[in-house]
Amino acid sequence: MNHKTAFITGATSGIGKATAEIFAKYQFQLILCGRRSDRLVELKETLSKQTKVTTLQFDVRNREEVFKAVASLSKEFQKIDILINNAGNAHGLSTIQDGSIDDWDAMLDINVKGLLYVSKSILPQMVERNSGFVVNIGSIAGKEVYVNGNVYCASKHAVNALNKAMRIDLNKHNIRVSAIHPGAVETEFSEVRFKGDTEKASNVYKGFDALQAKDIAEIIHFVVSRPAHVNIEDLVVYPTAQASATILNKE
Ligand code: NDP
Ligand code: 8X3
Repeated sequence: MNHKTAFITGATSGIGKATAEIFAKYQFQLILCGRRSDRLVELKETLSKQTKVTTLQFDVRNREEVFKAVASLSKEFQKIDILINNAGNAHGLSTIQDGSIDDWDAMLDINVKGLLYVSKSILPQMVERNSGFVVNIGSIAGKEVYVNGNVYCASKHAVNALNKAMRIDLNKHNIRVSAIHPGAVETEFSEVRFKGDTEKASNVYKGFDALQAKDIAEIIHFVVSRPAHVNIEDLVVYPTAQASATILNKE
């Protein structure tokens, strides 16, 4: 057993799920979070064969649920060494004048406020212990703004800013903070963005080799397994075929 406990939000799918799988292989104790309880049950059943796993079902938008869930952890899972702020999605892709206010609320509430609520529920214990690690999953959308990406890009720019802010505030408490900003990763992300339109979603990844969730998960594991004096601050990871958010070398 690795003796380190990792708390992963958005573990029911994509990057979070792949991270849970790799961390299980390296025997981190795992606290896996998401809203879809059937997936949490399945993950716990599978990964418990390799390591200790517990699950928390909550919506990151609901601050009471977040704090209640973290407070409900049994003693053996209470000390959290690594927080992976991964839960998030894009909702919609349209000009700002045509944008849906519900979509805006979802992106800002989940990607920004949700990340803050989860962080607030866990950071005090890291500060108290003078140790810990936070990995924030940003996006190239936090580095660039692309056509119709407006509010999603704004939410990920906020994650980029919060990552820098956390580094400043937590530095004197010996807490490492890292952001990873992926380009196109083939997950359920586009299905969510296009509200279940699977054809539209799969077209996003057609004609080039997109990143896979495992690619990012391996990088997350690399980042958290550096020696204690090494903190990778910021990593932008593209598929080889992608030069920027909108420049893609497609067939
Ligand atoms: P997925 O849609 O596959 O996974 C998103 C995860 O977030 C799910 O586990 C989902 O769980 C969870 N989630 C979404 N909303 C909530 C909520 N309200 N409360 C709790 N959990 C929630 O997408 P990815 O794996 O691709 O996305 C993971 C992160 O990576 C996101 O922050 C995304 O912005 C970022 N990213 C993705 C890229 C891509 O191209 N795929 C590129 C750059 C960044 P559940 O539905 O069970 O709650
Ligand atoms: C997800 C990748 O290009 O849609 O963050 O912003 S992109």
